Formats: sequence, C-alpha cells, structure tokens
Amino acid sequence: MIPELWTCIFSLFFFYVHGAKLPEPEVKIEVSYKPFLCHRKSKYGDMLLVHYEGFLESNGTMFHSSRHNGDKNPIWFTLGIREVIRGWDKGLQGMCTGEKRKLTIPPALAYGKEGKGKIPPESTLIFDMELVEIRNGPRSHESFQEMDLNDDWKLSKLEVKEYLRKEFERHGYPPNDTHHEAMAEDIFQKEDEDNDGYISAREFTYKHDEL
Ligand SMILES: *[C@@H]1O[C@H](CO)[C@@H](O)[C@H](O)[C@H]1NC(C)=O
Ligand SMILES: *[C@@H]1O[C@H](CO)[C@@H](O)[C@H](O)[C@H]1NC(C)=O
Ligand SMILES: [Ca+2]
Ligand SMILES: [Ca+2]
Repeated sequence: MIPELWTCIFSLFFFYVHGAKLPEPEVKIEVSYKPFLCHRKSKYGDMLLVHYEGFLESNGTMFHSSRHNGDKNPIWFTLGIREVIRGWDKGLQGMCTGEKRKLTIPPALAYGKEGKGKIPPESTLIFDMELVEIRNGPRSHESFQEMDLNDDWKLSKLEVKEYLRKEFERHGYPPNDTHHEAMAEDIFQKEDEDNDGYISAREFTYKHDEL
C-alpha cells in the first residue's frame, strides 16, 4: 500500500478517536479570599480541614452547611483519593490555609446521574469552601518513614491502616476500621503499581504530583 494512504488513514483514525472524545469535565474555581501569608499550599495526599456550604445551582437551595448542620465542626478529608466528590479533589488543590473558594462542580464530578439525598440527579453544585487547616496526609512524602513501622522501605496494608487510625485519632475522630480499610484499598489500587501487596518508597514517591 502507498505510504500516503497509511498517513491518511492514521490521520482519520486520530481525528475520530480524539474528535469523538468528550472533554474532561472541569471545576470552575473562583478565589473569594486569599490570605496575605501562605506558608504552604494544599497538595495531593494532604489532609484538609474545611468548612463548606453546598448549593444547588438550579435554584440556589443550600443542601448542606458544615457550620449549621451536624456537629457544626469543619470536616477532615484526604485530598485526591476520592474520599470526597471528585470536584473537591480537583478544586481544592494549591490552596492556602484561610483561603476561600467558590467551586462550581458539574454533575460528572459530583453525584452524577443518581444524585444523593437532597441532591437531584444531574445537578451542578456550588460550594463555598474555606480551608481551615492543612496537615500531612497518609500519602505525603514526610509520612513515608513514619508509616513504615518495620523499616523495610515498603508499606504493607496494615501499616497504612495503622497510620490512618492514628491520624484520625489525632484529629479527634473515632477510629473506623471499615473506613480505614476502604481508604487503604483505594490507596493501594492507585499506588501499588506492580501489585505485590506493598507500596515501595519508589511507588509512593513517584505518583505524587500526577494530579
Ligand atoms: C430547589 O430544587 C430542589 C430539587 O429540585 C427542590 O427539592 C427544592 O424544593 C427547590 N427549592 C426551591 C426554593 O424552589
Ligand atoms: C464507619 O465508616 C463507614 C464507611 O465510611 C460508615 O458507613 C460507618 O457508619 C462508620 N461507622 C461508625 C461507627 O462511624
Ligand atoms: Ca514496612
Ligand atoms: Ca508494589
């Protein structure tokens, strides 16, 4: 076959594959307050303490406020491991302590086709977020040695769960095995690339700034 024809087929192939691909949904981020001092910015794997108010974009109804609902305390979560909706994982990176952001999150990065509780299917959500505190999370570089209890330069699932348990206790949350198990599973799925049941120091370090 003539080479030009191959080139042509290839171009068409790429045109179709890439042209047909849906654009990755994005979070719209508006910074409403940026503190003057910023010692550290949030990154993948950090534990964040946030206050938030969530609204339906459709009619402005507030469906949750950490300041007014539940125990009225801000909440802790680990950034980037899908502990929360993907819109938070994407929209709360590079944020300073004390910073406030308004996030507009499309349904694909929130509760999607199913919705949840007061949130109808296919809802775009608006969150007013305030970052209260940043701590080293289970995946930050500084944590590796602390997590590696037997100093063999790799992390077992038990070591990761033990660390999560300690982190939760330190923040005044009751340890929750089910929750830690799920978080550890999630971490291993992403980090244990060669599936040997351990996260090596190399695996741990390399995937970091991917998001
Ligand atoms: C806003 O929309 C939600 C979901 O469709 C509905 O439950 C709620 O009653 C609406 N609120 C107002 C004030 O229209
Ligand atoms: C533990 O975590 C799971 C999953 O996150 C949750 O469903 C359950 O209610 C929690 N249990 C307690 C005692 O907090
Ligand atoms: Ca170890
Ligand atoms: Ca491994």
